[in-house]
Amino acid sequence: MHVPVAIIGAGPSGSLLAWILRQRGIESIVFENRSQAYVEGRIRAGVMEKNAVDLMIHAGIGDRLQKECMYQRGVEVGINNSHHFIDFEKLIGVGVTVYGQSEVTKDLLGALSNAGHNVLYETPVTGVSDHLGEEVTITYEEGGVEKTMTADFVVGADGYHGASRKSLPAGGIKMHENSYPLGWLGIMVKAPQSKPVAFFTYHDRGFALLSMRTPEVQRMYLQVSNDENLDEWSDDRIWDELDTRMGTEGWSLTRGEIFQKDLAPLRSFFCEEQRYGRLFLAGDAAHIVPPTGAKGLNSAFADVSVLSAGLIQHYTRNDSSILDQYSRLAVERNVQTQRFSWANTAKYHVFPGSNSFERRMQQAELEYLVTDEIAQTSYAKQHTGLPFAYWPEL
Ligand code: RFL
Ligand code: PHB
Repeated sequence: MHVPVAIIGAGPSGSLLAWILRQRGIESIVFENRSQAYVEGRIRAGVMEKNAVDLMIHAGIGDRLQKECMYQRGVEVGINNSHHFIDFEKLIGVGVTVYGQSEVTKDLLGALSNAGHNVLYETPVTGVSDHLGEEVTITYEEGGVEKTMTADFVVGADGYHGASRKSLPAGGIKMHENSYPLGWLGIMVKAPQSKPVAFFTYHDRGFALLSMRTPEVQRMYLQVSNDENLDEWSDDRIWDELDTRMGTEGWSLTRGEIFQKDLAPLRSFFCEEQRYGRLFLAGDAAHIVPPTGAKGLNSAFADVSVLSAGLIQHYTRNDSSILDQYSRLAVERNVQTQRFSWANTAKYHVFPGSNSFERRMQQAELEYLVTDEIAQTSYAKQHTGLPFAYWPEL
């Protein structure tokens, strides 16, 4: 069997790409290791840049998002228990949107399923070969049986641990990686909002973040070590630590039922190229950022915007000029996103072993940010996201 485009992974990258190509009648098949319910239930990102929202709308999949999302005009910054609002909307005319990644995947996978799209769940890809040949070969396991298929192009949208990058020959693509001695303990809470916007806090005991999903469901994080034992964190201990890091005179968090706890170790990783022959890498398969900048899902959508534009141009106009620029354009944007996420992580987190000078300088850096309009404008621009180089013609 041969398909024009084989997509590995039905996370946000793979499902959005399949959906967009479908709008222009370009056939694809999607391989997904897990079940649909598992992918839809994975609680991860929450903050979308305006361009990511606009891409969903442009692709005709933004109706529920527009009805249910929460718009935020800026963020609050906490510095050792003093609170400061940075008004992105006033500074640059753009805010950010809260809409859970699980809602994004429900919308996309639901739409693909209603359209009868070929998404093979619980079907892991085990290998990709002939990247540089006339057609690329995908090996996958369906119902315990190994099968193969060929495609004009294969898109590795299979996340950091996926099979696509592993299929590259040694040295095929240059990569950079940095791990941090830091993790985020995340909780999902049934409670009303404690603040109208996300609240990023530096505290000498460590970073904390208050975010949200809906008016009734809040998302909060605490900096912990990257190998923290969650069993040692009772609900009361989590609430007390959040209040110690975030609380201030006359304000504390509105508590509620914690219905999920998770731990995410912080990591930076990226590829210097996002193409190897007929294999394109998109989303977390090509780059991982520590979540401090809320960039993972947004970068994935930026990749998909350019890649879908390129594939549409290739198949409908017999012109590969965008496709041939994909890797360069994607990496140019992603390296800046890496820089912002890395710098933002360094700004807010307390690194083990840091001395009082380093911590005081971090505090001074944030004090500068909350009092200087030019610094705030730059921060607002980076937070709300870089432009997408190309948009798919739909
Ligand atoms: P995904 O979501 O990892 O999806 C990859 C899919 O590929 C499947 N797969 C395979 N399928 C077939 N064969 C194989 N061999 C396969 N191997 C893997 C997997 O099952 C999976 O379904 O990657 P994608 O699509 O590139 O999407 C990326 C985003 O998920 C990720 O960047 C964000 O969640 C990152 N992120 C955030 N991003 C934001 O833009 N804003 C945020 O506010 C934000 N918050 C976060 C985050 C990530 C977090 N964690 C858990 C790392 C908060 C956290 C805590
Ligand atoms: C979230 O709501 O999950 C969230 C918000 C901001 C971040 C990371 C995660 O930087």
